[in-house]
Amino acid sequence: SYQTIQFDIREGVATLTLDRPAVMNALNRAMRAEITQALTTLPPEVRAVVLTGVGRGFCSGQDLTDAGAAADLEAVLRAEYEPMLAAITGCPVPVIAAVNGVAAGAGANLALAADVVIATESASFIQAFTRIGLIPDAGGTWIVPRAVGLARAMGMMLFADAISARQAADWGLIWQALPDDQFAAGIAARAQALARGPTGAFLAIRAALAASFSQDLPAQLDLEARLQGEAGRSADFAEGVAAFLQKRPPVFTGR
Ligand code: T3D
Repeated sequence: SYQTIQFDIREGVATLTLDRPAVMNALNRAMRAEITQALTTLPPEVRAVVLTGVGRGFCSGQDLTDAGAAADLEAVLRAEYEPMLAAITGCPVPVIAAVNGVAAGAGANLALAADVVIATESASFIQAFTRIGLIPDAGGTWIVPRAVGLARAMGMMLFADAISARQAADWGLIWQALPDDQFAAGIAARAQALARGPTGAFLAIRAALAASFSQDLPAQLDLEARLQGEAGRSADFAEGVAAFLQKRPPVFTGR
């Protein structure tokens, strides 16, 4: 079992809860390792992952008590952050970040690495790095400009303002901001929808959207054809069509 996270599986949904509430779930070495471990050893019954935090914060980024000025940040990023991010962006099932409170520094970019980000309205996103003399890492300089454009990315990163969940949703940085009293039920419903969905199609969508940023339209059409070919051979496609014709809800198995 884990020291810095909680990990539980229910009805096909694995919930990974960052659990160092006294420091707003700051990422230390143990937590990075445990997140990576949990996401790279998912049992086959898991069809969706929810990433969230204990207490009033989602994640405050790098644990600043654990990073002396002498620390070799490049080495830490390469050895610990990159595998953790790869475990999210390459997770074999879709990942929802359920941002229950402030997400700062690498904690913001950890959330933004998920496939879908849903925040509670009292949450906020802070590219806090320049406050301590650093640059955004954990994929932030890749995902943020793609989501919100250069002007907003620059403003967020140079000024380190707290961006409210609602602002983040209006800008397209995240999928949705939910009223606090609807957050838990909203997350559960979305997680169930993903866990009962066509997993292969979800992963192919992730791959196609990621590729769209670095290739031209002919190459993208080629990729779509290839991925759709695979989807067309899946049991879930056969089931989806059969269910439609029989006027009943589909029962997808993720195969
Ligand atoms: O390896 C490397 O170093 C490279 C990687 C770098 C990646 C990074 O993430 S760098 C950016 C690191 N994160 C930050 O700079 C954010 C620091 N935290 C904050 O700005 C604020 O705490 C928050 C905006 C997140 C929350 O503010 P607030 O006012 O709601 O809460 P608070 O009172 O500041 O925090 C509560 C406690 O958590 C407090 O401890 P205390 O006083 O009750 O004993 C605070 O010190 C602690 N805490 C918050 N963030 C961190 C932290 N302790 C260690 N590390 C943290 N990042």
